[in-house]
Amino acid sequence: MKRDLVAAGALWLILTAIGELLAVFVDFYPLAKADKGEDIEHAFRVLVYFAVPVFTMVVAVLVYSFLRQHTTEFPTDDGPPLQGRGSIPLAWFVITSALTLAIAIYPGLVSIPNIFGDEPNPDLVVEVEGMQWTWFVSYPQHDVARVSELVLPVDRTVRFNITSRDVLHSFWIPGFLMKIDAVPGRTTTISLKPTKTGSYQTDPNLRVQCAELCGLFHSKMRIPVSVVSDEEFAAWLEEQAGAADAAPLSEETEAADALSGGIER
Ligand SMILES: [Cu+2]
Repeated sequence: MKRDLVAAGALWLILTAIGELLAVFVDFYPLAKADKGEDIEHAFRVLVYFAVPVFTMVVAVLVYSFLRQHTTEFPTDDGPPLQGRGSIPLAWFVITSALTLAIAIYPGLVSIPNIFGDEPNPDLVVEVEGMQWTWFVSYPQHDVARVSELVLPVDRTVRFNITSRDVLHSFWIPGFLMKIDAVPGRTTTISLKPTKTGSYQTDPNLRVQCAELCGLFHSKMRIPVSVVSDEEFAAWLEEQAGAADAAPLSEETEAADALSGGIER
């Protein structure tokens, strides 16, 4: 029994060392293109570091038991019952409870208020309305209403006021690692600052995507996102204002345009 414990423990330590090295040095983590997303990115790393020893313990015990104890005969009865509390289950309980508590504090209690904290004086307010199956974006400070693309200036704080016209949707920008529900009859808000320029054309993660199953074309409910310089943003706003003056649209044609335009489905 003691020999088995030492051998399985050694296998666990070796697998944990390999796993932690991979977790630290292999760059498979999502990269956030907005400030608040960096908290998510960091939380992702911490959770992977914590998960590695838990995962490798299960694998070590499984592999070791298989190699040492397997038999070609089909077992006809159960093994001897395990009795008593023992120091190993107690240690397991203490360690996993401590890990859970640590995660609840960080990233849990520390990061969540930061991620969902409001920005009292945002540089830009953006209103977003979801409907089956597209998004309408308005810029109330700039008289730009109901466009089907999201254009943001880089390094400026933005507050999104989000709602839904019909059913539950979820406003998700994968490139920002941020997501929040769009609820009919209610406004949810999220504030963030895009930190890198880019657009959907070169980075498919820069899109507003619905992340709440909302009907037949749920997976197609997406519009492109561009993060641009201040000058490009000003030029874009001007262009939108000009387009609205030239051709005022009824709500219906606007919705139809949005469905057929934006990103090809
Ligand atoms: Cu939806």
